Amino acid sequence: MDSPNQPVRRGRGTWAKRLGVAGALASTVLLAGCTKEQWEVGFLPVDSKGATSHTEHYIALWNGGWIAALAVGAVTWGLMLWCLVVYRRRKSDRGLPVQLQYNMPIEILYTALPIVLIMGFFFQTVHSLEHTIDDKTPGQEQIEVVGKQWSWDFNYMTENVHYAGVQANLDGTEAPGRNAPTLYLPANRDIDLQLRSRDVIHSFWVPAFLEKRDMTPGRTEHIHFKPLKEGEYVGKCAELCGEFHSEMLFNVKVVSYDEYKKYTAGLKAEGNEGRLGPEYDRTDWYQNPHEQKGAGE
Ligand SMILES: [Cu+2]
Repeated sequence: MDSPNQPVRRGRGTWAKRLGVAGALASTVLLAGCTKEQWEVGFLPVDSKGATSHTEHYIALWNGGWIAALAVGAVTWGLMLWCLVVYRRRKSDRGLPVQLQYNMPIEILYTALPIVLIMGFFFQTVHSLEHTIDDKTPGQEQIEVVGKQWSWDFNYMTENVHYAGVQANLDGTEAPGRNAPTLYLPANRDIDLQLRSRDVIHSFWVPAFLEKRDMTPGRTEHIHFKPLKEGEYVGKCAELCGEFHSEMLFNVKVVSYDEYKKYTAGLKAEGNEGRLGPEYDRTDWYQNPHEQKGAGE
């Protein structure tokens, strides 16, 4: 409603500027809540940085993927905005604009760029897999982790000792995993983690290690890796495995090799010698009938 007493209507430029300032302020406030560490790991768990010999590869693939996707997004959004502004309909325009198709440079660009991107993703993924899931470094320590409803047994095979885990009890307190079983891992040693299940499908997951592996009855899965950073981590079963799945928690302590030897010697002193083997499996119904006897394991 224009009236002589009202100020002159602001031009569009002013509104655009205000919108820009508001947007910049909002994103500054939002981004200020994030730390440098969070950015470095692409908002994966912060303690994953340098945690194992695999995490840097996962983080690189994850961040690289996002950077490539955002670069494509920025170019696409930029081109769209540019077209909207430059080729907008003006008052003097009449009829349809000039129709353009089979523009060779654009067609070639839109074919070549995706090929380059997909090849880039492909080789980066293969490279990451070679250093993580396909890592076959023989373990200096063989450690068997056995999932069972609803806890974990840890067999330190190289040291010939074991630890029998008891289910955690969630009582609503702040530190639910405090009394959960703890898996000790020696830092800077190659580890062959052997994952088995005694009953149903469980899943071994330490979020900070950026790795998760299903534990299927009748099969042994391996993770060959090297913990690099001493510290405490939390882990849990990541496969819905029954009534108390949520209490199937464990802790991981990455300690120096000396401390690891001391811990396993302590288990021996307590009489926890040997391995809690398949004789404690609840059933062998799940044995893969296609697997030949004696083969595999
Ligand atoms: Cu489970």
